[in-house]
Amino acid sequence: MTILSILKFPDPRLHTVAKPVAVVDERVRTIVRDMAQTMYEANGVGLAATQVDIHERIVVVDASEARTSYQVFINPEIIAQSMEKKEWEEGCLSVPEVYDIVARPDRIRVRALNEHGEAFELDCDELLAVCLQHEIDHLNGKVFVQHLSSLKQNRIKTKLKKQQAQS
Ligand code: GNR
Ligand code: NI
Repeated sequence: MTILSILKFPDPRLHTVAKPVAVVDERVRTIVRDMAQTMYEANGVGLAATQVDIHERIVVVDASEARTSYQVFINPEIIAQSMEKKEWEEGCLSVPEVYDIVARPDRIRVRALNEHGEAFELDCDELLAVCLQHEIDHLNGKVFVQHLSSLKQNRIKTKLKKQQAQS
């Protein structure tokens, strides 16, 4: 297993649109395992392949308290969403030390493939719904700060460039 390195905003590679996975094979399962290990090591709730510079539609999420089992979403699609939105304070492993409120649909239904290539559908709410929408944004090249005002985005860019110059 390998801990992968996580791209940091404003890295332009975070804006790459990921390609669908054609076959779920050992190559993909290795990526999934490495992503899960990377997510746990970084204490993240989820991780999208885009964040580790792999531009394929793969997401891992563990929204549990115990953090003992993760869910795999390959080629995830939101097939239904509630009209009601909910505000949640989001953070991102690619945007360290930045937290801000984003409004998103409260509940979603997601269709995806698991690590065996089997299709499933899942109704999501609370943290799982927020996190999956955040991860699917990553696959589409979108970072959560892009939901904020351009003033805030510019402040965040300046702050992260300073952080990165120091490290
Ligand atoms: O660890 C994470 N926490 C989190 C909190 C609120 C909303 C979304 C997230 S996802 C984030 C991990 C991450 O950056 N995934 O892309
Ligand atoms: Ni993120």
